[in-house]
Amino acid sequence: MDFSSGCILMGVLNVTPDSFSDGGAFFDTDRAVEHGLQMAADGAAIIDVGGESTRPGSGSISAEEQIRRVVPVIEALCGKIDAPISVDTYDYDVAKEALGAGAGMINDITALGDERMASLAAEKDVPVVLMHMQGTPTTMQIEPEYENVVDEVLDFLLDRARRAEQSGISKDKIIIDPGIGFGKTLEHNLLLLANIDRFVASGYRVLVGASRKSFIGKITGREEPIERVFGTAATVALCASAGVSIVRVHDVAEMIDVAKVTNAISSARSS
Ligand code: HH2
Repeated sequence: MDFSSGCILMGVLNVTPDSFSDGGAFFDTDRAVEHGLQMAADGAAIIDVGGESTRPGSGSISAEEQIRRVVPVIEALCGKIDAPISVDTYDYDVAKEALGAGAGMINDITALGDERMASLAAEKDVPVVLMHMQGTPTTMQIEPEYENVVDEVLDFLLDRARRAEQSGISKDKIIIDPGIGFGKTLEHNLLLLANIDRFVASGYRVLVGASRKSFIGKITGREEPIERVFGTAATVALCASAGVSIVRVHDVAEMIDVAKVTNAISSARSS
């Protein structure tokens, strides 16, 4: 991954029937592959393939079913694009199969909750995203509470990042993510984004996934996730300006321009 121009895009590829914003659109393998190729052509530097929705209230999907969904897509994309493929899973077996199929990165919304995941990432020497979540997807939006959301989320991520280093994952391969919308109210999400520079200052690379999420709908009144593209753009510009390394987005063709312009302004600021 090349961060020399600033913030890069991770394109979301949900091979699911029920994701909150594009469920069913790419459930079919051929359509998923086509969408992955399109996002890479549009400028995504990473393609994040997931076989389980983790929207609020969702339940878990078996490893076998996730593997059945994501592996054919990863295999088909692998030879065709230069962008690394990440697998969006907290399941060790799914991650192992996905890496075997050619994925080169693990996106773990439980921040290595299963310790075998840390050994796998260390052994395969792949980057790993450690995301914060309060509770589980099934329960996380039932009255999330923090004394100080920024301190608590940052402390948790730094603890997990240090544990990852102790497991043999090198610091430059550890990416921390505050987990926008994962056990967070509107106010929590806003505080995390407003203080994202504190996460950047930790010295670990930072990823933010705010794309089309419901807090944008709460602010703008846009009920349909697909209508939240401009609201998403505001978060991409803010994150790129604050030194976030990766933004996870659905609308790659639109967000690549937002990132490019913000990156150009940021580099003028530092020159
Ligand atoms: N958000 C979602 C899924 N995976 N991974 C990271 N690291 N950070 C995020 O913010 C994040 C994530 C939820 O978005 P999406 O995949 O579009 O929805 P669903 O979980 O319904 O498939």
